[in-house]
Amino acid sequence: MAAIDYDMLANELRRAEQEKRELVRLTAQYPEMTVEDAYAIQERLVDMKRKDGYRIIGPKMGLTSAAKMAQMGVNEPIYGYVFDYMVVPNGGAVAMSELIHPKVEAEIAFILKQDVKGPGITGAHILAATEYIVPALEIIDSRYANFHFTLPDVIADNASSSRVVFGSRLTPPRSLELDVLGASLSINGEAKAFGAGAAVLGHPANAIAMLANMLARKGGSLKAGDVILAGAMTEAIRFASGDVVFALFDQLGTVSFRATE
Ligand code: 0L1
Ligand code: MG
Repeated sequence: MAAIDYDMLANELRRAEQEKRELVRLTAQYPEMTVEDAYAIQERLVDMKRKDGYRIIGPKMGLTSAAKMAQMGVNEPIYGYVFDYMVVPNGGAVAMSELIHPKVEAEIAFILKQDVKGPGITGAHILAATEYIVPALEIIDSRYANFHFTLPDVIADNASSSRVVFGSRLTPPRSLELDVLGASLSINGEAKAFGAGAAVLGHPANAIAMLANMLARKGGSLKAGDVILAGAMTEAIRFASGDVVFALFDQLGTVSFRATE
């Protein structure tokens, strides 16, 4: 069985993103690849992006809803990292020519005012450490053909991170009930998906707590100033050039972008 060359696979994923090129899932060639191997590849990919001069905005959680895990045929949440080059201004343009086969999902993000280090972190700890909640549209763009991957593949591919649009309004968490907070996602004025915060591990703060505890296993932590996507409240929807994508979040405001060629 071939040894897994983490650097080589990370570089393949990096080039696939840069060249907008679909890959066959890594586990087709390395069926023995574990989740630990996959995070080792992701770490190298993240290091390469940093050496390329990009800055991390924050970590993100993915596959946090039962529906998403079922849709993707996997059974545990994952994390990845959002970089500065991925951020699109609210109301701005997402260029399809830069992406492979993007989908969009409605999420909320937490902006921390304190560092948080696991283990033992709960949703209550996260809410106490959060300065603001901000609505978001995450654009995921798996580097694998037809979004066909297993859990290690998608972890290695930085959890399909690609673009994100944050809303313009920042809301302190104390006035919010994030589990019953709803969001709707529409394309060209046609409703496409609905969801609530409870779809994210029962409460979005639980997802951020799980992230803190997962990072702690490797000595990592959440940092004050991190902007952290909690996971999708809605299913992920394909969009095409010319589409206007719009999300309305209870109490948090709106987020939108235009897809251009
Ligand atoms: O943000 C996420 O939920 C990551 C999803 C990874 C799976 C996918 O590409 O759909
Ligand atoms: Mg997501």
